Amino acid sequence: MGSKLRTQLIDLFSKAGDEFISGQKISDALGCSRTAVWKHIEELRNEGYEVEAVRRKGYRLVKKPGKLSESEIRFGLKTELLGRQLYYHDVLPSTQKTAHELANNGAPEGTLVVADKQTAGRGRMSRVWHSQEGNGIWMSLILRPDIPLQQTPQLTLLSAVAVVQAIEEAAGVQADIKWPNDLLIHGKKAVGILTEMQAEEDRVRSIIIGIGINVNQQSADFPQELQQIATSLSQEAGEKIDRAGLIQQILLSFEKRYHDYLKHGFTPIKLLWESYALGIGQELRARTLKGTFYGKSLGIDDEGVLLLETKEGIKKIYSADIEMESF
Ligand code: BTX
Repeated sequence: MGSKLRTQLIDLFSKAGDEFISGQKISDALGCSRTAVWKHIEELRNEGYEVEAVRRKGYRLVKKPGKLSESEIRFGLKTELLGRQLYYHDVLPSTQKTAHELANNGAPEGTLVVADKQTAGRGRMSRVWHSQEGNGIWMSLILRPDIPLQQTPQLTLLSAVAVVQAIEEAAGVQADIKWPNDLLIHGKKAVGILTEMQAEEDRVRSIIIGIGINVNQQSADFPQELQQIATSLSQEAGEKIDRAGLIQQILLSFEKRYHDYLKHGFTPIKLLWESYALGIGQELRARTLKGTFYGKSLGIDDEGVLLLETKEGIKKIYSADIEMESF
C-alpha cells in the first residue's frame, strides 16, 4: 500500500474510534475503489491489525498489533507537528545518523526516525548505546528552532523534561534527571538523550535529538557490563509497556513543552527541569574533556549550563560526566 493511502486509512480509523466506517466512505476519502479498500484492509490485517468487517456497517479497527510499526505509531498520534513525518525501520545502524542525512536533505521540523533495533547506536563521545531489537525505543527527532547556538543545551533539558513526563503518564514510573542527558530510575539508567546539531555561522540549522529508552528489557537482556547500571521501564513498573503508546505520549508532551519554549523562553522549562533533577545542592564530580572538577551543584543557569561551586569559584560546566556520592 502506498504510504500516503495507509496514513489516510489509519487516520480515518483513528478518528472513528469505536464507530464503524462504511466501505463507501473509505473509498471516497481515499479516492480508490471498494475493491482497493478491501485490499488495503487485508494488508493492515497482515501487519497484525484486527479489523472487524460487518455487512452494511463497514469496518472498524479492533486491535493494533504489539509489534512496533509505522502504522502503530501513527494510529492515535495526537500531535500537530512532531512525528507527522515518520520513518520507521526494523533495523538501522543509528537513527541519529539517518536523521542527520534527512535533515541535510531538507526534512521538515518534527520529522521522526524510529528503529526497532540499532546496530551502531551511539551515545556521547562515540560511546556505544546498546539497542537490542523488540524491547526499546530508539528514535531521533529533527527540530529547526530559530535560536542562537549557545541555547542548544536548553533543548537537551527540554527533551529530558518531556520524556520524564511522558514516562510518568504512559508507564506510571517516576524517573529522575541526571544532568544533562540521563534519566535514572532508582539510580539506574533507563534513558539516554543525545543532542546534536547542524549549524551555519552562528545560527542553528537543525537539532537532532536522539532518545534511547529501555522499555521492556529484563536484566538478562543487557550485556554483562550494563546489568548493574541499566534498567528498563517494565522492570520498574512490573508490567510490559506499549512502545507505540509511549512514543505517542513523548511526542505529545514534547510538542507541548516545545511550544511553551518557543513562546515563553527557557524559564518554564528550567523550573520543571529543576523539579525532576537529582543532586542540586549536592557535592559532585564533573569529568570534562578539560579535566575533573569537584564542587557543589548550584543547578543550571538560564542557558542550561551546569553551575558548579568549586574552591576556585563558580565554574560553568558545558559538557561532562557527573558522579555523585549518592548514586
Ligand atoms: P552517554 O554517552 O551518556 O551514555 C552511554 C553509556 O551508557 C555507555 O558507555 C554505557 O555505559 C551506557 N549504556 C549503553 N547502552 C545502554 C542502555 N541501553 N541502557 C543504559 N545504559 C547504557 C547517552 O549517551 C545517549 C544515548 C542516546 C541513544 C539514542 S538511541 C536513538 C539515537 N540513535 C543513536 O545512535 N543514539 C541515540
